[in-house]
Amino acid sequence: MQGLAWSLSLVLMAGVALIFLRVVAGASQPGGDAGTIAAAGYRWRDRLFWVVIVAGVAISFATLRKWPIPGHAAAAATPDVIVRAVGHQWRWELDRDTVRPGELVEFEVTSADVNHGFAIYRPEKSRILAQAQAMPGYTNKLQVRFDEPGDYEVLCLEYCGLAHHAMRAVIKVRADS
Ligand SMILES: [Cu+2]
Repeated sequence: MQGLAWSLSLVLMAGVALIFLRVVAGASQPGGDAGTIAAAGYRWRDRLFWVVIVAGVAISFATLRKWPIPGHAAAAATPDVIVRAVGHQWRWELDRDTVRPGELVEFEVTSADVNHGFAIYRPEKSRILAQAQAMPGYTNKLQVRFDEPGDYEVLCLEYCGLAHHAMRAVIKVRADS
């Protein structure tokens, strides 16, 4: 099977090389009218290329959101609450699951076995609010300020075995906690 794939690849590569050589050989011949028409076509194609590039960059720039991860200065801030989050196959262990809105929560994220992805989702529309890698032998600090009260779901973002999908916890953000 491997041998067949290899031979087929060689034949196809030779085909591409032949087409390439024909195009290169043809390009050096004078084109006449056809050449002029083709050149005009290429000019439009070039303009369209730049329009697409500029529009793409502008649209991306206008629609990209800021990373939900605080910058270095913010990350150095002293947290109001520290929550230790340990990933296990297949559950999350949090030493507390209730915080207040507005306070700076620092998650100390690690794992007891394999790599997991610690991801906190906003209550609405299941959008990710923050995430950090949960790695055995390391502790990653993740600072999050929950502005709105609600139930924030924690899921695993890295496939870690059979019941990966069952790794679910809830962080309750309550004004009266
Ligand atoms: Cu996991």
